[in-house]
Amino acid sequence: RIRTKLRHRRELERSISFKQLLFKLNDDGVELLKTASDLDQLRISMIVNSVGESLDVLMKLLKLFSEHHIQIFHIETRPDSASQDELEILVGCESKKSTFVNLITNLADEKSVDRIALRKWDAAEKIVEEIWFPKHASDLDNCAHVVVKYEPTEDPKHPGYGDEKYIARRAELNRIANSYKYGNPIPIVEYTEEEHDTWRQAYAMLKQLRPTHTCREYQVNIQRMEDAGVITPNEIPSLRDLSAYIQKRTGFELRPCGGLLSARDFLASLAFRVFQATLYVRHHSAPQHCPEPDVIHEILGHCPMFADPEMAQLSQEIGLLSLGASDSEIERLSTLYWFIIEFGLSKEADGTFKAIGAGLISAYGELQHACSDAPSHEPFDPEVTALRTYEDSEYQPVYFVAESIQDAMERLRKYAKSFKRSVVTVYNPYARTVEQVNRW
Ligand code: HBI
Ligand code: FE
Repeated sequence: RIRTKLRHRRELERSISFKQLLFKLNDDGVELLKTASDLDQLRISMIVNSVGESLDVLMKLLKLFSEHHIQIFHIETRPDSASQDELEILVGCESKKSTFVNLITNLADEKSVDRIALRKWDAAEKIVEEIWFPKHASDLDNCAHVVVKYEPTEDPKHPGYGDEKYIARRAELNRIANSYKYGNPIPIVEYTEEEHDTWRQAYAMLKQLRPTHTCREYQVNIQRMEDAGVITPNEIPSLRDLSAYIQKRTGFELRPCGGLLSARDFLASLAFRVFQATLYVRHHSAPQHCPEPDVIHEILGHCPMFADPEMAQLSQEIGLLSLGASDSEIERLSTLYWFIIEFGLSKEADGTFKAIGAGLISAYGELQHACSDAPSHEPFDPEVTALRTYEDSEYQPVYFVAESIQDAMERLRKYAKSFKRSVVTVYNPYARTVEQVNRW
């Protein structure tokens, strides 16, 4: 009888604790503990929110984990999601169900523990180490890392491959670009007659396709730039004049760069409404195409689009999302950038496809291919588009079609909500800074 009584008392104690436990545990945690088998090694994430001294709670936690022989493989403290002044503790740990039940029963007795969230371990729950990003437009001096890819020194398919004179000229212009610092005037490049000739040919070919293959925004803006004399058919325009023109329209400005930049650096500059543009010109043997971004692509493809207020906004928002993003987020954002800002199409009222993307607008062959019935066309949907692989040395296997630039932006904003961030970055155009606003 005594034994039975004792057992009763223990059960009573346990059931009280278990009630407290349920009170503190989120639904996921209750579900996890109910359904798991005790044979399973559970890998779980436990977020503990405390009232008062979180350091005390952390010490108690560590002691309990140690006493229960629970393996911890990740631990971090961070701002409490409900209150900015408190810290919460995320523990990634592994053990058997019964061990966790015991641990949590003990924890539930802790007055300083406010609530516990328990879930299956998901690496995405942790906040990865802080990643440096530019906080002011001048910090972009540190965001000009070139990726060596598709260069005439590297790539046998580059039309300038093996042409020593061309390679030396390209290197000279890249040296000029790489010595640029924030606040300097954009250098005035004296282009050679051969380079101007390459421009003339590319310009004339693309002009033919302009009315039939490019979107309304492009047509309106390039026409205005031609009327203002900042884009001319006969010679390579001055990037300094172009930058001043675009700045008046949308605040976007150009800054010279020495080749294909890392996606992180390139996207970061967009957050400050800065477009990093190359200075060198494609090889004269192939005026219709260049495997790397050259000044013709920048001027004929991008500049008129950066002069469009909606495109400028869309580009900057992709840039802001990239600041401090994880590598996999950068991958997704650069894929979105690729499929909308470089190779995007819009569908006009008459059902025809028109190019929005600069990579299309500045490539005579691919522009015609993309707008034809030959490739497949899918609606631009960031959830889907961000996960596709893109082709950067051949034509794209698929093109994404937006209803409009505005529509692409609204979809992007919706998608952006799935990015987990402890801080959001807000641009301050007066100071040219990004400010971090704590979300928790
Ligand atoms: N670098 N200079 C330069 N120009 C681009 O258009 C460019 C780049 N780096 C990466 C990039 N574009 C995109 O493909 C995305 O990865 C952002
Ligand atoms: Fe580009």
